Amino acid sequence: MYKLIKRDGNAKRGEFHTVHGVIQTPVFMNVGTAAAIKGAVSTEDLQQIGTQVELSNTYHLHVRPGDQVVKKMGGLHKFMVWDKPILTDSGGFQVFSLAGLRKIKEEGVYFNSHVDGRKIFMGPEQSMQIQSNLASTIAMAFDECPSSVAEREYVQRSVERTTRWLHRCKEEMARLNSLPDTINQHQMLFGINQGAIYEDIRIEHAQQIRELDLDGYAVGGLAVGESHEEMYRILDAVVPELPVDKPTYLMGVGTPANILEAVDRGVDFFDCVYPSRNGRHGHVYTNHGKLNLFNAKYELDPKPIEEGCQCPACRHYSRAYIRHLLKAKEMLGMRLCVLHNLYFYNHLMEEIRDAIEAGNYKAFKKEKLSGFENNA
Ligand code: PRF
Ligand code: ZN
Repeated sequence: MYKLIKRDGNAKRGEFHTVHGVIQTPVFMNVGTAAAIKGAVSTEDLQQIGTQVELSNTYHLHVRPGDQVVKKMGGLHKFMVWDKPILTDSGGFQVFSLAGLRKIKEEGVYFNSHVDGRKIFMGPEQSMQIQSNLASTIAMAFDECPSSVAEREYVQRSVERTTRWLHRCKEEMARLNSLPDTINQHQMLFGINQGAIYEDIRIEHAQQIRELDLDGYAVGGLAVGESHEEMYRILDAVVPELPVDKPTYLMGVGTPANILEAVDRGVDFFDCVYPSRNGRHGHVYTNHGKLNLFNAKYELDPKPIEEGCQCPACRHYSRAYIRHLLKAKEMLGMRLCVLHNLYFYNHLMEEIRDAIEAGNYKAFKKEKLSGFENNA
């Protein structure tokens, strides 16, 4: 259940109530694709850095270790020792970006596993069954994410199929939630809006899926190669078509600037691999832009990554020391950078929530964006 607490322009400050606790929105979900946050980050670390929601992937966990293994271990929460909300992505997007040779049919997608090459079929029912076995808090609908350069006719047909798949997802989820051996019988389902860069297709699709009265709605198919301006144009068109009394989730986005802009357009949920991926490469976020800790100018720098940051890296260690760890390829170097970056994103969301509550989101956004531009 979503409760809208405050509106500031189009920005929303809300609370999403789940069986695994309340999510304060806007929120950034920490990506742990295969039930593991890359960079040797534990779920205990996530508690420390203020993570509210962990995100895992249906496709990855189905391939390895197998959703039956996770179910036998009591579900994803028990398996990874995380009692707060978990969102699972449906597998659709990962199949399109990872798997080898694939064939899309009305019934679903045929593809080869990226781990051992074996043939796998996944359709809406399979995706719901796997997510039910994983027992996540929120399951995502099985969708197709057409390429940002796909032709209009292809996108139109693809979106129509994604709508038919959504009806099948809803029906299958209701069936699974009513079974006695289902671990989380209150599993929620979010629908996903598609339509590439075609505003009219996006709007028509949004109007169709909002009729299904789902627990939340995602905007998919963005941040897949189009420009930031194009992404903002699509958000301007489509977010107003989604229910204001439900959470809106912008999938796979993005930079701190993208998040600030999307919140201003009414988005509640985000997820992105940037903080962990960049951290593993020694790229760290600050309020004055991104730093590359491999840079020679940090060799003798006694300052923390960011002055005043309360993350486990900045509370104790200098830029010089973390740079040394990175150069020596010590795992601790990566780990500290990832912890800082995840903390930075979670903390940014906290500041965003405070600014909306205070009713000065526009001014806050402007100040943050100008800070990010002058690289430290
Ligand atoms: N669909 C799904 N997951 C996703 C996306 C999508 O379109 C994206 C696009 N940015 C990221 N993750 N199911
Ligand atoms: Zn820090």
